[in-house]
Amino acid sequence: MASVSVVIPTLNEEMNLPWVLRRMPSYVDEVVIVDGRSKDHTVDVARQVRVDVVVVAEPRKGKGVALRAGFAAASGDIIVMLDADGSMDPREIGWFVSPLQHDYDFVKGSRYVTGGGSEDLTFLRSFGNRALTQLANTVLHSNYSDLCYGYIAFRRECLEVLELKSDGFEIETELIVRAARAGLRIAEVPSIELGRISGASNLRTFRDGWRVLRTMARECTFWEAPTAGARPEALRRVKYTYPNINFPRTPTDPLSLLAQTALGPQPSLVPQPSLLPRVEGN
Ligand SMILES: Nc1nc2c(ncn2[C@@H]2O[C@H](COP(=O)(O)OP(=O)(O)O)[C@@H](O)[C@H]2O)c(=O)[nH]1
Ligand SMILES: [Mg+2]
Repeated sequence: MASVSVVIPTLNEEMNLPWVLRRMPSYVDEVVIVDGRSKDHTVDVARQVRVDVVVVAEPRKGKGVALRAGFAAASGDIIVMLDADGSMDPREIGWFVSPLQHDYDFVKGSRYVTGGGSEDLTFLRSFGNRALTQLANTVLHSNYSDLCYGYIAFRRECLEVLELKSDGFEIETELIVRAARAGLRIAEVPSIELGRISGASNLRTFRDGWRVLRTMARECTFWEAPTAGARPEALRRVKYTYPNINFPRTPTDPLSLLAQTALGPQPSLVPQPSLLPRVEGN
C-alpha cells in the first residue's frame, strides 16, 4: 500500500486548521504543515489536534516557497497538497489517492467536472480562471477544466520531473503546466471548494493573476507539437457529500483548545465519521 503525506502551507490559520486536521482520513500517514510566518497559535493548535504533525519552519514569504519546503520534507509515496483555511475538505483525499494507486501520476481537483463546485469563487475570479484555463489549454493542447485550483496530488517521483521553483501562488500553474508538458498521466477529479472558515484570503486577484500569466509565458513556447500536452482524463462522479456531524465548520477558539490538558478531551481521539462518501439521495 502506498503511503500518503499531506502538505499544508499555513499562515495565521489557528481558527481554521483544527477543522482541517480533524477531517483528515485515517489512512493518511503523515501531515506536514509549513509555517514560519504565522503570528498566531497555528503551530500550537496543530500539535494539540494531531500530536504526530510534522512542522516545517519556512520563514520566507509565499505559498510556493512553503509548498516546496513541505514537499522536500514529506516522506510518503503519494503527496497531497491542500489549504489550511477550510476551503478544501480532506475527506475528498480518497478521490485523489485512488487513481494514483492505479494508472495515474498526477491528480488535479476540479470545481467544474461533474460532482465538483465552489462556494467561494467570485465572478471576477471565475471569469479570470476560465480565461487562463482556456489559454493554457490552447498552448498546451491539453484539456484541463480548472487551472487555478490547488487541490492536487501526485506520486512523489513526479517531483524530479516537475523541478518546481515558483515562490508564490503561481506554483499551482507551474505544477499543472509542467505535468502536462512532461506527458504525465493526469486525472481530474471533482472537488467542492468551500468558503474559508474565517479570515481573509492572501491572494490578490490582479497581482497573482499576472504572476500566473507570466509563469505560463515562461513555461510555454509559441509552438508545441499537437501531441506535446497530456490529455487529463476527467473522472466524473455523482455529487456527493460527507457527513460533517462531529466537526462543525465554525472557527475554533485557539485558546480554549490549547487549554485542554493532555488528560483532557483529545479532539483527535473523537471517533471519525465514516470515511465512505454518502451519495446524495441515499
Ligand atoms: N507558509 C505559508 N503559507 C501561506 C502563505 N501564503 C498563503 N499561505 C497558505 O496557503 C493557503 C492558501 O492561501 P489563501 O490565502 O487561502 O489563498 P486562496 O485560497 O488562493 O484565496 C492557506 O493555507 C494559507 O494559509 C505564506 O506566505 N506562507
Ligand atoms: Mg483559500
